[in-house]
Amino acid sequence: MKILVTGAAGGIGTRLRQLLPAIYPDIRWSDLRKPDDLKPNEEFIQADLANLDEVEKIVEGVDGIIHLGGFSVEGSWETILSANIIGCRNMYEAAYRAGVKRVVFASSNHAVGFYPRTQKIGVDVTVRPDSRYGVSKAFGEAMGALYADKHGLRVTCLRIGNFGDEPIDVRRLSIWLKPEDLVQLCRIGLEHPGIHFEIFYGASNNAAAWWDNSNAVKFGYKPVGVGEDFRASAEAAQKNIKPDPVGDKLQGGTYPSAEYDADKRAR
Ligand code: 15L
Repeated sequence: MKILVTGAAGGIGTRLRQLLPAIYPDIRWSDLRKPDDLKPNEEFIQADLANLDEVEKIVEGVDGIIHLGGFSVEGSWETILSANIIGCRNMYEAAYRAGVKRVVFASSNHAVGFYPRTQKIGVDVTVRPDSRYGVSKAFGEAMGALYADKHGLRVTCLRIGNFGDEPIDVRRLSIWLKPEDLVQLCRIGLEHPGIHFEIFYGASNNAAAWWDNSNAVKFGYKPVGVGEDFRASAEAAQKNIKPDPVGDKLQGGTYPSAEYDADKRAR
C-alpha cells in the first residue's frame, strides 16, 4: 500500500514518522511546512490543504490516507474554516477524484467534549462539540460518512483523546492514547476488510475512560497502553493545575470552558 500522511510536521505526525515506515515502507508525507528533521529517504510534498489543486497533487497514486493535517487546537473562525473545514473537504474530494480507497481521519474528543465526565458515551451519541475546533472535527466525521455512503470510500474516524507517552494530568488518565495504540487503530482503518464508515475512540486501555470503545474492539483493537500505570505522576502533575469549575466537570476540559458564558446569559 502507498500511504499519504498529512500533518507530517505536527506532534502526532512527527511521532508517526518514526513508527509507520516499519509497517508501510511506501509513505508520502505532507504538511504546510517541511519538517525540520526530514530525512533524505522520506518522500515529502509540501501542500496547503485549503488549496484543492495542491491537495490533488499529494493524493495522486496513493491507496490510503491518514489525515492528521489542519489546525490541532482551538483557533479563530478564519483559521478553523480554512485549515480544518475547507482543508478537510479538499482532502475527501481529492481522495474521491483520485480513486483513493481508504481514509483514516484524525477526529478528536472535542467533537463530543460537552458531555459530562459522569457519562460514559459510545460512538453513536449526538455530537456535542466544545469549540470551533470540535465543530470542525464533527464536520470531518460527517464528510467521512458522506463520502463513504455516497462514493464508497472506506472511512475510519478516530476521536483521538490525548496522544503521548503518558497521561499528563488527571483528565488525561481517562483519554490517554499511547502512540503504538494509534498505529494499531490506523492499521485497522487502512487494512480491515470490514470497514465502511466507522468511528473509534483514540484511547488506550484506561480504567478511568469516559468512552465505550467496543466498536474498535470489535475490529480487533487490543490497546497496550495502560493509563492506570501512570496515576501517581498524573495526580502529582494535577496539583500544579488551577481548578476550572466548568471544564473540570466536562470531558473536553479547558476547551468547553474557554469563552464559556452560557451561565451569564438571560434565557
Ligand atoms: C486535541 O484534540 C488536541 O489536538 C490536543 O492538543 C489536546 O488538546 C487534546 O485534544 C486533549 O483533549 O487533551
